[in-house]
Amino acid sequence: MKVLLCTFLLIQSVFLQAEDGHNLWLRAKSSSPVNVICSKKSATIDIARQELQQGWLGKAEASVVLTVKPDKTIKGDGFKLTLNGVQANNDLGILYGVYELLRRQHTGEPVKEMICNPSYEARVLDHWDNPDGSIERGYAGRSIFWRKGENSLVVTDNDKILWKEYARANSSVGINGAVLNNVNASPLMLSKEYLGRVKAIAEILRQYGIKTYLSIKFSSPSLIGGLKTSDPLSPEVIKWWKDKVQEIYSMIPDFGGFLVKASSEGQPGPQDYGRTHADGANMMADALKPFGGIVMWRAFVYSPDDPDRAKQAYAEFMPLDGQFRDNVIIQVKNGPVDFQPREPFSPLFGAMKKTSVMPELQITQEYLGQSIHLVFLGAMWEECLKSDTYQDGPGSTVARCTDGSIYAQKHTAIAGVSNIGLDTNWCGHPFAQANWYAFGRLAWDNKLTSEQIADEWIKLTFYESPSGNTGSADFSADWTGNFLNPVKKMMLESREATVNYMMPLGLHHIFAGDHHYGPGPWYAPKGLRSDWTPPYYHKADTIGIGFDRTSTGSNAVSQYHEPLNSQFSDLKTCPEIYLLWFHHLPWDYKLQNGRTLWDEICYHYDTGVKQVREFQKVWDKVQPYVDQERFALVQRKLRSQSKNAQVWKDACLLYFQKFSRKPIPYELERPVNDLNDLIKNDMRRP
Ligand code: GCW
Repeated sequence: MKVLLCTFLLIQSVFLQAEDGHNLWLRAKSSSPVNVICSKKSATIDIARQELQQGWLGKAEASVVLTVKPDKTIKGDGFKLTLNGVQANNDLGILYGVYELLRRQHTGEPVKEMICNPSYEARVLDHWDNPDGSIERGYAGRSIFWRKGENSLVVTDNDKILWKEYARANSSVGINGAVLNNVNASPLMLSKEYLGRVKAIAEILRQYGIKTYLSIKFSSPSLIGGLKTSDPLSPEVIKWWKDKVQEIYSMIPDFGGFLVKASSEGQPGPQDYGRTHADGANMMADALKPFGGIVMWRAFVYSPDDPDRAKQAYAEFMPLDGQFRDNVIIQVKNGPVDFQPREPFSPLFGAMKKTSVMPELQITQEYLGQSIHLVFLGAMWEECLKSDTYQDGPGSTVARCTDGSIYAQKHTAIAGVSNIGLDTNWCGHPFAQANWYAFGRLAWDNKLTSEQIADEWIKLTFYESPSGNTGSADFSADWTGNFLNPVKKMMLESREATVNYMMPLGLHHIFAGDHHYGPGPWYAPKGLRSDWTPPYYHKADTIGIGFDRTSTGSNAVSQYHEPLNSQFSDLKTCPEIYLLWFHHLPWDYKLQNGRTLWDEICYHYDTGVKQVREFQKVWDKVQPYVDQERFALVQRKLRSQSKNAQVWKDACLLYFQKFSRKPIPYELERPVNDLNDLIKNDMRRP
């Protein structure tokens, strides 16, 4: 009987619709007829109408009324769901309302009267795409916007189809902005030729409510403008930017503004001319102001000579608080170092009280297994957004410090570094799509839980509604119990698993080389900046391990508002997840569970490996519920992830053991790799 059932289930999975993943969470579903009533006509309203006709799962022949009518309780492009339709202040609000309505039908959530307002005004994807089509830290193929070669700027029908699909996916989760090029920006992007293509992209994105933005190179006036300087206070430079901005707006009237990486990692910036970040940002803000544009100015700065990289953004930007124009937003990475698997929140959140600040998250998994490891980042972002900064008393979470709830910000925004490329499934890993989805959902509503987001995403991405099904989606107990729940559990555990096998207990930045994929706690080639080498961060020696950021060390703790400063400083209260971020501790330091630090490190690495092995089981077991194509791809990637987790564990434990000189607890699985081989091979992406 059991054999029969298994055979049946396996056959069933073969017959599940082939799925290459291109349709993301917007897979065509059977729908029932619906009457859409709307007195307004526009490209965006037409899309809303079409989406309803394509995806309606409510009562057949029901009427849905779309009403554009000002309402003070609705903010910006928010909307009101009513029992018979959607009301909004503008067309985009209608479209978002329609997506919400359909999402509720497709995920089995009740459709009820409610107002939905976005947490942030600008919800932006940052693409680190270069003009030649390569993508910095991109792991899912080349750029969808740029390519190299002859005719690279000619806009083809295929380009337009892809940009439209991209826009639709973004809009369906509330993303309303896209920075089209890398923050390590090429000045080319501001040339007439490239702006022509930006205009063509903007025309497609606009219908879906997405504004285009560009990253700019600070020295553009000298590089392409023929000026002798790019000093932000020089009148000719000011004029150059004014003219350039005017030119852009004459082509793209709803252009969003600039994203700027300046005086950072070798990029030119105001400091090259003895000016401050505020001087640079304000000059651009003034040029953009008449057109309603904004400047997203990054706070990702650190210099090679400082003993603690984690302190520098705060040290450099805090003295400038209050000096920025109201259309400048300081873009701050979630953690003080650099998108590590786990960091405490950046102390700049909530601290800059007279300046708009926006979080920058990284959707592309530069430091979290790229497009090979299954890691659901919703959990990580939720942790950051819900962190209490205490800057305006208890409850001053990162979310509330950046969304305008606490400080009067003229503009609010959040950005995510995109993980998409030309791969058929956009993101390389089918589960990496969940991170794009999660970013959009959190940008819209920063109070959502990662649990809810994962639940929605799985239903939208994997559920096959029986054909002819009408009415709201109805998930069987079988599907829920045997697919949804185990897969959701796996997703929700996946980030902690990665922390366990890569960098537990507050360890950070122990990657080999610049690829940021495999382990390299030993990695320190002669002549390389020490802050680009792992020993700078883990500081392992025969006494212990960890970065002392208390008052006896770099005192980075002092950048956190009380009670955090004391809490992080005191070993009795410092959360164990941040232990080695803030403290250098002896190998035999006793943790709360009675284990020594060394043993605990071993246990974490071992647990991480076991967790991924468990994910493999979970996935193999859900085979009957997934189409062959996605099943096989995820299965293959999980195998690589398992092998990689083992390498991480072996590399870190065997290397740190040279300092701890203690045995790996005997009840744990032994390493299977040889440290010398690992060092020689310097693990890169398989
Ligand atoms: O995380 C680091 C990356 C760089 C990136 C930089 C940044 C775009 O390794 O590739 O450059 O951060 O955020 O500017």
